[in-house]
Amino acid sequence: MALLSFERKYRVRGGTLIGGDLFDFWVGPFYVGFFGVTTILFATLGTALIVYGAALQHTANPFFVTINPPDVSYGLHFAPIKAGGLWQIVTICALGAFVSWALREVEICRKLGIGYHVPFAFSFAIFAYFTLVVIRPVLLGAWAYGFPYGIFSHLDWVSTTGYEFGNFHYNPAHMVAITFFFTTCFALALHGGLILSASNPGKGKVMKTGEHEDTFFRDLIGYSIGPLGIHRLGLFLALTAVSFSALCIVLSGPYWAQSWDQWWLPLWQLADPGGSTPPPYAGPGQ
Ligand code: UQ2
Repeated sequence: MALLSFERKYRVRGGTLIGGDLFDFWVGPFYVGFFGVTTILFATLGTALIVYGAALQHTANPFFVTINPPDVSYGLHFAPIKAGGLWQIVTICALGAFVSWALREVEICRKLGIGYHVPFAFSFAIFAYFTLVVIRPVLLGAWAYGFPYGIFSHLDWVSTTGYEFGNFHYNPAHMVAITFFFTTCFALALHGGLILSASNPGKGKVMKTGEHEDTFFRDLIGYSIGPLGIHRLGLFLALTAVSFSALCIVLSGPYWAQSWDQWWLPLWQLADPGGSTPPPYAGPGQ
């Protein structure tokens, strides 16, 4: 079925979560809906506030512009606009826009009669952001613990927060998250490579089939996960990577306030009872 005739079939009213037929229409190729309107409102207000925050600063260089959270002294209260209040409202706008976008995805899924896999997956990304700027700051008792919205400033935050816990790479949840991120890249490289190898064999040559794809991996490792399985695996790997990332940062501070290498102390003691912990690796040639 041609794309346009297919679209005519699904571009009908219904499936909305809220507001009935009010905003149940398209603008060009884009579905609007109640949540399209709320996305636009939150995103526009948030962006305008970031521009206002930038205008208050000493530089217009986008690398240095930053919207900072309030000082620790404000705890979990609202702060004045120019002392972190801007960050608080931008955070509300960001969450409003992200959740609106996810719900707009849900409405489009309902119209099409497809599963909610995409908004479900996107909700993990929203949850990771929510963990960073709401859950962890609330557990620590101050909005100050949220990360600043700026290109270089958020890098400084990651660096400072990492060093606050000694060597952050000793965080076991961080280890698991990184392993899942690498495995996600591995799976996507295998999948992308395999699909292109069969479907894009070169000018003048005949395209191969899914049987060829299965057979390649059966010949190679005696196992093919299959065309549905590889996508289940990909979604699983990506969602676990994000979940363990959220876990590794929410543990740091609220549930583990020491250097992360100290978490492994029982392991050192098991290997060397009564001994001292091994000195940290100091660099090449040390
Ligand atoms: C596969 C298959 C695909 C694929 C890929 C595989 C026909 C088109 C990539 C091979 C993947 C395997 C064996 C799993 C690897 C496991 C990890 C943890 C990376 O069999 O079916 O479909 O794209």
